[in-house]
This record gives sequence, structure tokens and C-alpha cells, in this order.
Amino acid sequence: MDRFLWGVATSAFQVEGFVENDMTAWEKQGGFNHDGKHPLYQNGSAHWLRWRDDFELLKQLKVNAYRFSMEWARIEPQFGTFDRQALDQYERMVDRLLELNIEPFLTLHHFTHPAWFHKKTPWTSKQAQDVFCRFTEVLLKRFADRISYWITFNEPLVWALAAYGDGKFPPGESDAKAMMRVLLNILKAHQCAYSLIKSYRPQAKIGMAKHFITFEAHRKWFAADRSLADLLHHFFNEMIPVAFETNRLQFHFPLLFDVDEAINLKNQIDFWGVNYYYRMFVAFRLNIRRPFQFIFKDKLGFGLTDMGWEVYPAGLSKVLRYMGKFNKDIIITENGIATLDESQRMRFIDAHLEQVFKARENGLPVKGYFYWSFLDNYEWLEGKNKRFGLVQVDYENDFRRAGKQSARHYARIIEIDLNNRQG
Ligand code: GCO
Repeated sequence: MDRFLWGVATSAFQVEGFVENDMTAWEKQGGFNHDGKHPLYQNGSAHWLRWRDDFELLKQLKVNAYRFSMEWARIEPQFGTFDRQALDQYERMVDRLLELNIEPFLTLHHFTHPAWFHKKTPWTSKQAQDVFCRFTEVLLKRFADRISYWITFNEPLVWALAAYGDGKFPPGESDAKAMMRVLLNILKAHQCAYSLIKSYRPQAKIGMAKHFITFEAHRKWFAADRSLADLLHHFFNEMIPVAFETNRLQFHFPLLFDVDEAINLKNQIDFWGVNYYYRMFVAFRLNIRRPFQFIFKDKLGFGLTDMGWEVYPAGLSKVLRYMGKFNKDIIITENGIATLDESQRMRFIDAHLEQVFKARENGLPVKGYFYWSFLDNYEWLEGKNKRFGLVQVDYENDFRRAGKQSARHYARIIEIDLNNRQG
């Protein structure tokens, strides 16, 4: 039997620090529109400097897999120029993980780009796929012999919505049709990266990390709320996996866009990465500019998280059951909570893992679970005060680390499960 992948996840930009990319440029430009008093980013969790010690902490967590990404802006700081020293450091990192017997699980694209990207080869253009694939190939030349698990894109729809829907991420546009063109180009880039990775490493397992939300009607008796919840489910959760089945990116979103494009995606994925966090209630409003409203309710008494999200473990089961229909392996690539309350974090972990164990027992092909996140880190649009980590980072004191109670708790669960499965 394959070993179950027990891991923690990060993304390069959120933890590494000491890099300039599209996000830092955007922040300087005032793009994030925050209070202006506190810079949001401030070098993530300084992981770029502290990675060796951090990997010792990974070991203490007992994980056998680590999901992370490599920062494109660091590797290709100028268009077409690749930084050998940055690649050398990533190579030392990957080698160290392998020495520690921790499976490196590499995400190629986790929301960030080099600063030149949006001007030179934006995702609305055809060139974006080419430059993304060239970047992928640079990584393959170095790492194809030692990395088995590759995630092409993290949450492509979330990214497209943020960058081209509500304009919160760079390049800060707000145009639903452009957003869908961007998504199509990203899916094409996935397809190109998929073939490329297979050509370098035929046995590689390649997936995409997809965000899932449980949508429910705010007023169950109100048909408009129910239809809205359905529409959002089809759009947000289903459209992309279905495109991989039907070879078409197809969606009609009333008043916003109507897309129907052929794209060759069938069997161009080996596993689905599930990023799952919450349930959201939706209400329809007679307001042409903002026709829907999103509401979080603490229905189960777990308490809302510091992000304001509801804790809704049953949603994870629903997603796993739903994704089970696609006949691919499923790996939970993110699931976690921002809180300062360690007992709330442990309850969150226990309640979600219960769903994972159930799904596994019911024969769903769930092959791994990654807690988000390994370290406290920079949260998009929010800054440093949303504490998702199992390991605390003291931003005031030289980024010092301290394992939290939940870290020991998670390590114990992993140890017991791995022993049980071996025995
Ligand atoms: C995402 C990303 C992570 C987030 C995490 C918490 O889902 O936006 O993959 O980078 O930090 O999900 O919001």
C-alpha cells in the first residue's frame, strides 16, 4: 500500500521573505489599500534564511511530506535570466528534505509572479503559457530526478478572481470576460506543464490544488438564495474538474459572461488537490452592483476563526465525496485555521481529520492530508496577524520559532496513524 502522505503546507512568498515580486511591487504602489500604517509583507517568516532549522521542526512534526513552492521572481528576476544561486539554494532544500525522508511536494504557481510578468506576458496573453512552461522546464532540469509530486497551480480560479475579478491582486483588473480568458490560459499552461513534467519524469504524480467552498442558502425558504448557492457551487467548485472530464471550459454566469471553449484536459491530471476551509451562506440582493452577499454563521459552536470563517468539518466530507466521482486520487493539500486559541485549533484538526478517516474507510481514494500551515506566515491581503501556523513565529524578535501545542498534537496523530497502518 502507498504510504499515506501526512504533511504541512506553505507557499514561497508567504514564508520566505527577502524577495521582490509582483506582490511587493503592488504593496508599494498602495494596491492593497490597507491602513498604510503597518506594512503588510515584511519578509514573510524569514524562511529563506531559517530553512535549515525549520526543516528540523518539520522532522519533529513527524510529517512524511512537505508542500511548498519556489518563488518564480527569485528564479527568473529578469525576463529570460535565471538565477543559479537561487536554484542552488532550492536544491539544497530539496536534498535536505529527502535526507529527512520527507517527500517534497512542489507547487509551481502559488499566486505570485516576477515583477515584470504582468507588463510583459500577462495571463490574458498567449505568451504567458510559454514563459510559465519555460520556468517549469528550468525546474524540471534541476529537480525532475528527485521530486515525484508536482502541483501546477494553486487555486487558479481564486487567483483569477482576485487579479481580474475584484482586482485585489496585481494586476488589479476587474473584468469578468478577461478573468475567464485568464483562467482558460492558465488551464492551457497546466496542460503544457503536465506534458512537460511527464516527459522528464513519466512516473511523476501531477495535480492542481483547488479551493472548495460549501455554499448554502442564507434563507432556505427563498428560491433566489437557493439558486444562487447552486450557481456558485457549479462555478466555483465544479467548473474546473468538469472541464477535465469534458474537454470544455463551459459556463454561463448570468449578466457576467458566457464561456464555451474546447481545451484538451482529459486525463491531464493524476490527483486533485483539495484546499478546504469553510462553509459560506449566500443571500441574493436586489442590488445590481453587488447582487449577492456572503455570510458566515457559527452554526456548530466552534467559534468563527480569526478570518471570520465558520468551522464546518462536514463540508470536507461533502467535497471528498463529490470529488470521488472524478476517479482520480485526492489529496487534501490545505486545511487549517487562523486562531490564537490552541484548543480551537486542535478541535479544528480533530474534527476535520475525523472526516478524512471516514472517507478513507469508505474507500474514497484520499491519499494525503496537509495542514495549512507549517509556520505562521503572511496572509494575503491581511498581513501577519492571522496565525495559521503549527509553529509560532515571533515577528518582533528576529522571527524566532516556537512549536505550539497543536504541533505536538498533530505529530502524535501522525505517529499513531503511521504505526497503525504499518502494523
Ligand atoms: C489560499 C492559499 C493559501 C492561504 C490559505 C489561507 O487558499 O488562499 O492557498 O495561500 O494562505 O488558504 O487563506
